[in-house]
Amino acid sequence: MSYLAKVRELNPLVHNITNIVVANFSANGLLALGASPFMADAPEEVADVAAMSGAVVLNIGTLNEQLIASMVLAGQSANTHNVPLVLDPVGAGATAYRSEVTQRLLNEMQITALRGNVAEVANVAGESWASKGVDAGAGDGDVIALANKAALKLGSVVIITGKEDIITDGSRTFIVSNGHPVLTKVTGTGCLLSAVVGAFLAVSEGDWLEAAAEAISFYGVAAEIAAELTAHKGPGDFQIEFLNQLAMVTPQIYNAKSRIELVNQ
Ligand code: ATP
Ligand code: TZP
Ligand code: MG
Ligand code: MG
Repeated sequence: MSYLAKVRELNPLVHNITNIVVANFSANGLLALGASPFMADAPEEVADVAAMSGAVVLNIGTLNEQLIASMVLAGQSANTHNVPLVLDPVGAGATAYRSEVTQRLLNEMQITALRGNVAEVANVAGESWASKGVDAGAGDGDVIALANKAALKLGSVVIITGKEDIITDGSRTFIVSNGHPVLTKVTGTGCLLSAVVGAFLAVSEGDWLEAAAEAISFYGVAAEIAAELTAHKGPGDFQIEFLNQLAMVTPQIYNAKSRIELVNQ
């Protein structure tokens, strides 16, 4: 069975501590996919929510100290209860505070997967890459080498997204070429993707790398179809149709359109 079919069958609970920009979009995207979103960030309850969830997704997009304290509690609870844990280090490298908080989180917990743009992952790997706020800037480094370095450093799956997406555990690496440029015109498409990765990890029984690759490719397929259906419109119509397609792309459609390549090391 595909992980997509399993998400729809098992309807995993996905605990999100995320930013104020994308909370609604992320919850709606997870629901459309077939997962069950739970947005909870009070320090009094996050450990309990993480313990009962199928995955925990932490996102530092609009961070503050209370939120970070909640993320530490949720992340450590996820580790204690063997719940897969995703980190989206939004804007790591853009400010010293975001870089420092990202390191603090990584020191306090073992994450299962890191998902970010190339500048964010470069920062985690100890490299530098141009960024513009929460967006990656142009650069010409070796993105696969960067992803591998981060994966080996963290002992996690690392996902770098962009025109092409790299998914690696430091040993095996996939490149996904699904997706559409209009995704860059809707805020939160990276953040929702991190939550979608959480939903796929929740049903993967430890096959983190394969599940993450399928999540990334599935998301790109949904975007391609939505872009085609709204080609004569703008990002607003695309955003709505994209939510529709997260619900409507079946495993059969996914299999026909998925473009995942295994890279030889
Ligand atoms: P950034 O802030 O740099 O945009 P992000 O956190 O929003 O980063 P993205 O890298 O934009 O994350 O990834 C979100 C989704 O958009 C992924 O599915 C990715 O494949 C897709 N994507 C991003 N850029 C392109 C592009 N130029 N062409 C096709 N798909 C893209
Ligand atoms: N500002 C702080 S968080 C955020 C913005 C615009 C959302 C970023 O979302 P994404 O998915 O990285 O585009
Ligand atoms: Mg983007
Ligand atoms: Mg992002």
